[in-house]
Amino acid sequence: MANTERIYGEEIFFNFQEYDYDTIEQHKDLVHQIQTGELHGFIMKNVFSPAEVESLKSFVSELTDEDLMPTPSGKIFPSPFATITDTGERLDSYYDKLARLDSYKTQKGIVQTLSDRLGRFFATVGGNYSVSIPYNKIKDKAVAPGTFRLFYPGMGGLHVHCGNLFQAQSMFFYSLIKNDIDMDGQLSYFVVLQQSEEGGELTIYDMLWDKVKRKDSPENNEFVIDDDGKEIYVDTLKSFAVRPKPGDILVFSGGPIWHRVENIKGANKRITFGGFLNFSRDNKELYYWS
Ligand SMILES: O=C(O)CCC(=O)C(=O)O
Repeated sequence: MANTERIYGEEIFFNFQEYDYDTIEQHKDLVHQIQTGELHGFIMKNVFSPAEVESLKSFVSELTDEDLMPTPSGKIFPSPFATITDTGERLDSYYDKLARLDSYKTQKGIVQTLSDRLGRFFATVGGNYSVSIPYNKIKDKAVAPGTFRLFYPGMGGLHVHCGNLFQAQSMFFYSLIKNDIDMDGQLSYFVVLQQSEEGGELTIYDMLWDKVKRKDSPENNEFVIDDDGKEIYVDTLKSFAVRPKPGDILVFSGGPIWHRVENIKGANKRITFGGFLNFSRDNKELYYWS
């Protein structure tokens, strides 16, 4: 595959494609293609107009410390599912933050637009499935559709990981989901609202969950450990970069494919809104959430 402005490297060894949003109706099977393995990821370009991206950025800039939760590389809103480690206080706190997002939807048209557009986007590219946000069975309420992720310059990026690793770390959260979620083959998605001046690209490694399922610590960004116990230094692996532009949505096989977000450099924060996609065990439903 040839290099583009958004997908580049010495060799693009997975099948990543780009499509224009105005052709979306011709691409109702993209999620299905990722599930069957014929496609590994795609960028839908310009799902949000420049004016919509500006409004979303201005919304994010007005978020307060009451909304935002600090992370090792910046801040996040609402809280990610990984914070749910009990059915009491932490679950309540997750839903308090989610209630704030819901109230912003009624106060700020652009937040409702984001939510509606995402729903329609997944219903279209996931045309073979019935698409929804999963429910928490204790609260009998939907979980978050996604999270705003702010990565600050000079605080790193997102260390090498894959979605299946997070799933393994968050079994408790998954046990609280009412829907019949298949734990294998989770996908990742994110909308880019602001790129960093330098860095912040997604590095996709030629390394899959079937052979590598471990790290020595979550923070390690140098090496992972394969199923034979061998340390695999990521800078020895083949890799390519994916850098969607503001307004684009990237969907990729982030469950099995190891990847990382490169260190954020320059003056700008990197801002995305993203989450995950899972299928139901009967393979009829598609869920998106964070
Ligand atoms: O929001 C982002 O840019 C991080 C995406 C990512 O690494 C993931 O979904 O696993």
